[in-house]
Amino acid sequence: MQKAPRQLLNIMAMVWLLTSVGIAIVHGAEPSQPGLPIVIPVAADGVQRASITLDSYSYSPNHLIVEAGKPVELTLTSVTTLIPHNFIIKEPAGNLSIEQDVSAGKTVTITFTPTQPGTFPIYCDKRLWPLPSHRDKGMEGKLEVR
Ligand SMILES: [Cu+2]
Repeated sequence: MQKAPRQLLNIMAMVWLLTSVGIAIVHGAEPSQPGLPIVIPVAADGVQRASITLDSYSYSPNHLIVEAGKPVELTLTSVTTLIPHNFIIKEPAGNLSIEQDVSAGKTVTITFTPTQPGTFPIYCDKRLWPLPSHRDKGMEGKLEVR
């Protein structure tokens, strides 16, 4: 009977350890805060260019404002060392269907021309089962077409 308290302590220590590790995995990074809207300038060649940084779990900047009818060129740079992300804008109403993977530490450039005014969600749908998707962790933004 004298061993009971010690076993209880061991179990409690184990539970504490597992819980701490679980919390550390789920909260690996703080979700992005709502960013200030960024108006992407139109370059002399008529292209609207911007650079976006992808991290776990954010886009920065994450609120992009562009003009309809002019090409948009986004340079997507991942600053993670392990976690893959993507950049999705799927909006039939906006005539947009973009899905671009961005591997850890890589940079890719995408080009598209928005034609319909509106505000469309940007998000990352990657997930490590059974954890929530990156979007659920705050990896989202918006494209505002004017
Ligand atoms: Cu992601």
